[in-house]
Amino acid sequence: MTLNEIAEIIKARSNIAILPHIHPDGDCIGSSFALLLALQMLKKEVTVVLEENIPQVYSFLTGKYVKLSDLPSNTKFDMVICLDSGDEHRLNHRIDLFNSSDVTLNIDHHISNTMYAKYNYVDSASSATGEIVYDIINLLGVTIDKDIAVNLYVAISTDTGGFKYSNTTSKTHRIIAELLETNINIAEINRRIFDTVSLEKLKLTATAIDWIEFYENNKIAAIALPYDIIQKEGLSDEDSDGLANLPRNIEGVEVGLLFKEKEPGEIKVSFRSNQYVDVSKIAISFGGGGHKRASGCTLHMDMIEAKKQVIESVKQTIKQEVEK
Ligand SMILES: [Mn+2]
Repeated sequence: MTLNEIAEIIKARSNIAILPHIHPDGDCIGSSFALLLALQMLKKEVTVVLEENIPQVYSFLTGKYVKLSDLPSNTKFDMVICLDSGDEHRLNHRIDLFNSSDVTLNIDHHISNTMYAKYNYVDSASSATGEIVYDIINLLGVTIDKDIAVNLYVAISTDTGGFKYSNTTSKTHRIIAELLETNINIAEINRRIFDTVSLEKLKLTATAIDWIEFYENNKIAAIALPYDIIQKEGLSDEDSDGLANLPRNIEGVEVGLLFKEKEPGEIKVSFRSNQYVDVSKIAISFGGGGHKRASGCTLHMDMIEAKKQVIESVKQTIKQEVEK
C-alpha cells in the first residue's frame, strides 16, 4: 500500500473519525489534530474521538475532540483512521466504532503493528506517526499552516525526545525545517512540553530516585510504583509517565524499567533501552509492543511476580547480546 493510495482512499470519504490510542501521547494527539485540521480544509466532516481528556500539557494545541461517552450510541462513520496504534486493543472501547465502519485505515510507525485494519500503512523508519501524517497532508494538497505545523512539531519532537533519540533521521529534520517556515514559536512549544514540570511530579521524581533498584551489574535500573503509593500521592498518569525515562538516563544502564501498579494486580511496564537491547521484542513476549528503544506491556499479576518475570527476561536478553 502506497501513501498515494492512502491519500486517495481518504479523499473519497466524507464522514471520518480519527482515533488516537488510549493514554494519548504527543505523537498521537499532534498527528490527529494535524490531520483533523487538514481534512477540515478539504471540507470534510471529521471527528477526533477519545476516551479520556488529553493531558494538560497538550491543551494549548489547536484541534477539538469528542469523548466517546458524549457520542450518541448509534454513531457510525464512513471511515475510521487509527493513528499511532500498534494493535486494535489500543482503541479500547472505540473498537465498536472501528468495527462498525466500512473502511478502516491504520497509519502507524510501531514495528510491532499487527496490520489490523482493512488498509494499513506502517513505516517503522518514521520517527513518529507525525512524519507520515506530514506526507499525507502534502499528498492531500493541503498547505500546512501554523496550527497544523505546531501539531506536527509536537508529534515529532515528543516521539524523538526533542530530536535526540536514534529514530531521528535526516528526513525528520527536513520535515521540521519545512514546519519552521510557518514561523511557529518553537522556544515556547519546547518550554511547555519539555521544560515545565508540576510540583507534584518534581516531588514524585525525588521519591522515585530513592527507589531505583539495580540489577545485572547496574545494566538494568528499575522503579516500581505500587498501587497504594499511587493512590496516596494522588499521582496522575501524566505525573508518572515521564518517569519511564529516568532509570535509562543513569550512566552505565542499558535497560530502564518502570513498573506501575494501575489497579491491584494490574502492572503497566515501560521499557527503555540505550544501545543494544531491542525492548520491542521483550514487550511483545509479554503481550505488549512498541519500538526498539521504547516499549510497554500490561501484566496481570502482583508487583513481585511482574518484576521477577520482566527482570529475568531482560537479564537473558542482555546476556545474549553481550555474548554476540
Ligand atoms: Mn508514536
